[in-house]
Amino acid sequence: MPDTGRTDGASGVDDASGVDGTDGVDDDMDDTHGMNGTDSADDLDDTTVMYVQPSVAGAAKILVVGPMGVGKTTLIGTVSEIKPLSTEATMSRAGARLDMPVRPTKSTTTVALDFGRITLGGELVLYLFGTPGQQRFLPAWKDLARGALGALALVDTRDLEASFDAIGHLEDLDVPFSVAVNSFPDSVLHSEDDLRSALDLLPHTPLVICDAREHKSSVKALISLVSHLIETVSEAT
Ligand SMILES: Nc1nc2c(ncn2[C@@H]2O[C@H](COP(=O)(O)OP(=O)(O)OP(=O)(O)O)[C@@H](O)[C@H]2O)c(=O)[nH]1
Ligand SMILES: [Mg+2]
Repeated sequence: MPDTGRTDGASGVDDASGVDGTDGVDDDMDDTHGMNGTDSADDLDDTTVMYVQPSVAGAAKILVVGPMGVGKTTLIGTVSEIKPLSTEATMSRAGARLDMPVRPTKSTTTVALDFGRITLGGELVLYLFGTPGQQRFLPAWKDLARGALGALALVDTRDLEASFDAIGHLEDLDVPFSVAVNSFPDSVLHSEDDLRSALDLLPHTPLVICDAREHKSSVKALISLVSHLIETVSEAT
């Protein structure tokens, strides 16, 4: 594991895929099924139109970032209550010289953005913008990040270094973020201290484990981000 030198005293990675393992999360927010009982976008057909509920009091633009193949498109597709927009394209030979997917079997990649929407607790709408994972598209983030309240940075522990650019870019753009480790079957388990140290995270940056294919787990990861954003705003005022 790469060691970036910073250590801190954080303890115990929250497991966002568990029944309730995310500390400091308002369980009331974890109500995303109120509109039609749909658990995932898979259940939505092309004709489904789902309007923002009248109870909604606020909205936030949230980025979902991370390296190629980390699960950004999957997570947005899993949680979105509207049919997600995705811009998948088959990877070409020309791109293969530039882009390095974690899994050589992955045949498509996001070339512009993913877009989805989720309502938390009936009151807060998150508009989710997934960035392309290829390093060469990092400069395009500047536009995508405009107006974003925060970001969920997905990390794959099988290649932590691949996440450094995405996290560094969020810091450069001054976008508050939380980190979600998307676990894969062959992911190696690391302690939270090791992960924080390797990713050079500040002590207050949330770090959770999730499975981007699971609705509840992915929602919990987003809630950990929202809780963090609320805390950050309250501390600043
Ligand atoms: N086992 C496992 N597979 C996953 C998980 N998340 C995503 N996948 C699979 O990994 C592949 C890549 O996921 P994507 O969601 O396309 O990754 P991405 O971050 O959008 O990738 P780019 O758009 O290329 O940057 C897909 O085939 C998913 O089904 C996970 O949590 N566990
Ligand atoms: Mg994608």
